[in-house]
Amino acid sequence: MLASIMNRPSYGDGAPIAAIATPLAESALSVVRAGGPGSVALAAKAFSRPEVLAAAPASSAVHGWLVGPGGERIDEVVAVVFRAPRSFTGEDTVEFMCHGGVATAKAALRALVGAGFREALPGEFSFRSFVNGKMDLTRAESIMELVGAKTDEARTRAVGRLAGALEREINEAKDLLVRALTATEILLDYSEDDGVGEDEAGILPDREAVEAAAVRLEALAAGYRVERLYRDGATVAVAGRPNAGKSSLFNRLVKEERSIVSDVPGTTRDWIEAWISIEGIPVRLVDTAGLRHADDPVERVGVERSRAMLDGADLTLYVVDGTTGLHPEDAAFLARHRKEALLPVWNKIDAGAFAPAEGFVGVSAETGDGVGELAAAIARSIAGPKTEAAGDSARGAGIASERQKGLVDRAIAAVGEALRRTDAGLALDLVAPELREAVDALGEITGEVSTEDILENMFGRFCVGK
Ligand SMILES: Nc1nc2c(ncn2[C@@H]2O[C@H](COP(=O)(O)OP(=O)(O)OP(=O)(O)O)[C@@H](O)[C@H]2O)c(=O)[nH]1
Ligand SMILES: [Mg+2]
Repeated sequence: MLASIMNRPSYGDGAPIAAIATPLAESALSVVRAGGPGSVALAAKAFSRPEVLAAAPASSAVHGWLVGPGGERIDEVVAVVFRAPRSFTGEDTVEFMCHGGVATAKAALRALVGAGFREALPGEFSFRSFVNGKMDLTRAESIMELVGAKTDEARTRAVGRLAGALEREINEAKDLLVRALTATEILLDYSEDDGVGEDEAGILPDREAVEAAAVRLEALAAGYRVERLYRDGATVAVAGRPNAGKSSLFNRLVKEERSIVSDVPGTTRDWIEAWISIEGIPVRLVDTAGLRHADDPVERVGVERSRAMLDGADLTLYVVDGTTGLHPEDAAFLARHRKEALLPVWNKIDAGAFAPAEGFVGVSAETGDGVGELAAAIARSIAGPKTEAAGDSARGAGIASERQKGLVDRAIAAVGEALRRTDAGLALDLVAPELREAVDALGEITGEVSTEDILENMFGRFCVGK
């Protein structure tokens, strides 16, 4: 292969590898990981008590110093030793608990490279864990999800997948299809032997199993939008005319005086954003400049930027000043904006001049009245109503990556085609390949069926050291 000719490290080369597993920043501890066949003996070369480390039993800790090639002390550490197959990767591994800090972690890694480890590629430890049968691909993907989880709800869903809930769901759907495929192939063999011919056309053995699998796969595909929402979050913009109380509402939702509030219309010029959690959904909340025709050139740029922001937002909270009531410009905006991405808010209900108009959520950014209801309305708008299927995915049995979604769609298309061909009275030897295609697509989700480039592409997006 070209990769090995050029001597470029590759995921499959099985070399001893090392990486810094914690962020390069000031911290109490840094973890530097070293793994691969023979890695305990190799790591001992960079350790002050080489014999003790080399002989350390499985799952034990050894205290000592990491040392450079001339024996110079680099850091006082605790080395945790794992022996194959009882480690994350299934290979021998040593994890060095170093003192935190950028220079220390880098020096520790240099010492290990000096002893013969090569620097790990992104996700290479997880890759080995998969290759060594420690986990399937849905679990591997959940690890990066966990690393990136922005809210507790997102974390809970990822943990469910890490515990194998999605793997089980996929395997159950696949088993249903395998059952039907096996019955179909037996029938095909039988008809070849006995020359039964086309008698079985239009009758799919175990059709109920195929239909049950289709229902489960459809539910997985339908739940993906919500899974993606918990993973990536949604952009919610606060918009309205100057002085409506947008920045006050923004601060109320962020629970911090982040945006400047004043009674001067046109206070907010450039948009300001903050991440918040609304019922566990990560929300990027954006405060924008009051929408009006502005003569001031700086304010005008702010208004233009706000409008562009609103076009891209998943939801716009359009704030109307309840002390002055609905202005013709408010009505014009509400009539024009995408309905499904609009949540009208009637602010300053504490001042009580006008009652909220029909279809508005009444709030007071000043006192906090109605803000709980507003949060619930935001969650409903972006996630849709809570359903029973949503309960399944909340347990971590939902699909959570583009890769998984693409493969579920492929399986759905193949199952649909198998049923259509059966209904059209086509012979079973034209139906079986479609079932096979669906089974393969599902096998690819868990990694039962995989190719090297798919794997490198996937694990290449992981953190180094993971
Ligand atoms: N009584 C009352 N006053 C409010 C409320 N919310 C905001 N205000 C007041 O309304 C004025 C404008 O508030 P801001 O939050 O700066 O309004 P804005 O929509 O961000 O204004 P621009 O940034 O200029 O577009 C301030 O004097 C706030 O104190 C509310 O719920 N009740
Ligand atoms: Mg403002």
